[in-house]
Amino acid sequence: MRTTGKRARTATNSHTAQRAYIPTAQELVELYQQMLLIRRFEEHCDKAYRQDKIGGYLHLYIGEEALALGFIHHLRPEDRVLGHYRDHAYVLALGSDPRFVMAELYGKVTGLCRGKGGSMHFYDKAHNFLGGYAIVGGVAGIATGVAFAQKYHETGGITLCFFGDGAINAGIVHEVMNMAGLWKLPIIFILENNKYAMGTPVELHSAVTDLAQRGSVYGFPSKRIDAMDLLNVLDEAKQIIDHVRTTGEPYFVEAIVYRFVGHGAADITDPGSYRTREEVEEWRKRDPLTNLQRYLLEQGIATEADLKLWDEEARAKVAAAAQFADESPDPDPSELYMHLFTDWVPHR
Ligand SMILES: Cc1ncc(C[n+]2csc(CCOP(=O)(O)OP(=O)(O)O)c2C)c(N)n1
Ligand SMILES: [Mg+2]
Repeated sequence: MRTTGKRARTATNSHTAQRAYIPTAQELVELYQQMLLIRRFEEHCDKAYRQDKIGGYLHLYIGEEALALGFIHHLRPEDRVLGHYRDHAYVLALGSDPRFVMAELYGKVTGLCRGKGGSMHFYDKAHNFLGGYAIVGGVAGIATGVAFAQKYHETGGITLCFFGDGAINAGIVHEVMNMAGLWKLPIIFILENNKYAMGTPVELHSAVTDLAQRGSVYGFPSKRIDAMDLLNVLDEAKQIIDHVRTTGEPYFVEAIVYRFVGHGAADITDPGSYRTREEVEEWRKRDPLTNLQRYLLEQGIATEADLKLWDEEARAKVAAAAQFADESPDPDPSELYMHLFTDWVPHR
């Protein structure tokens, strides 16, 4: 790796010259490694689901990774993150141990939630992830409550609330955006516009398709950002997060992303007939992972050998997580009614 001894060097070129936030080469390498881990982790999940190692449901974030990474990169220990059911990238970006994340997916007692949550219901208090939520739009209510608590207790923290474009017409989202605007809560509503709610395109579920406008009527700033490019997300997220920290007011973000895989891993529910192969191919040209790879090479931040090594390292971490999950015991049936309410104690 050619970054050795160049920690403070910033990664600048024509792409970054106008940006307010320019990461160092070292930061970019670490973010690339995280993105690679998330990608390889989810590729494994897809296979494991088909081998019946993962039960329940499984929604992958493949193609959307730059968004979660770019925002979470700027967080502090007092901040909190909540998201919808497509939640693997959030916890991995926050630093949850991939072994415990995989074990949760495999339904094992060593999982983040002792195997009771599965893919859609991660929770990792130690890493500030206060839940993935399966009910479309539901996360917004809980996240607004968290932001209220942050303000009430004067913790100085902010909340990131991720949800999909399909949630933008849910009543609760509008009820709580009104509350957040009224009470000036430190929350960033991040709408992941990946063009579809399952197989329904935005034009068929929303009367106003410029979704950024939908957050602008509650008295706080609202903005559309391109979230396929990590450098751009890092820059936008820094400015947005700084604004929320300084003013204490909420922010609404419409993040343009694209998922390269089906809605859910149960293929039968996603024949892909709602979009063309050409459309997917067109968006794949904007793959945040391969574009970052190219950038690192162009900038002389990494060599082909570095990329190969990091890929092997990511695959090894995923293989170790899968082995850990495979070898972990199932939860004991006596635990079925444990940890449902206030007696929740994280297992580590
Ligand atoms: C209240 C509610 N209605 C319906 C569903 C079924 N459902 C699961 S995912 C989904 C689509 C959501 O799409 P979007 O919010 O765009 O998120 P994406 O899957 O694209 O990330 C629907 C309708 C649900 N989980 N909750
Ligand atoms: Mg969507």
